[in-house]
Amino acid sequence: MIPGLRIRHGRALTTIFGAIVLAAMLAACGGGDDASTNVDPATLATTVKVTTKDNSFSPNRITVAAGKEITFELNNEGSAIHNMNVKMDGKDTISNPDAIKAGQTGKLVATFSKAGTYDFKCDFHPAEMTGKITVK
Ligand SMILES: [Cu+2]
Repeated sequence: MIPGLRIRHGRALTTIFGAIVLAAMLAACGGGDDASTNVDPATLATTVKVTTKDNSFSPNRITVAAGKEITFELNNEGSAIHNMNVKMDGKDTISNPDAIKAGQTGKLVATFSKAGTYDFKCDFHPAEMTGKITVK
């Protein structure tokens, strides 16, 4: 046996063991089927890039923290006009501009005061272009 090999082998085992322990610890923290239930709101981004296409949002499932100003940076990669309209407390909160042309960008700035699920859509394609924002 070459001593050097043995050491390397030992290190590899330690790394693998460490990974298993870490995975077990992460799994122990779980409880729900939805991976996002384990998200610490403090680690969530306050700037979210959203691409609009013909005719969908990418991503169309977004998780943000409550009580923080969130900026959705919209980039229209489609050939049609799109926008983003978030339903908050029964009111429409619409991107600026409210009609984003092909190749253009826009923004939607919003603060979600309460945790929950909020629907969003494109006003030009409300049947196809929808999504959900989970606020933690
Ligand atoms: Cu649209």
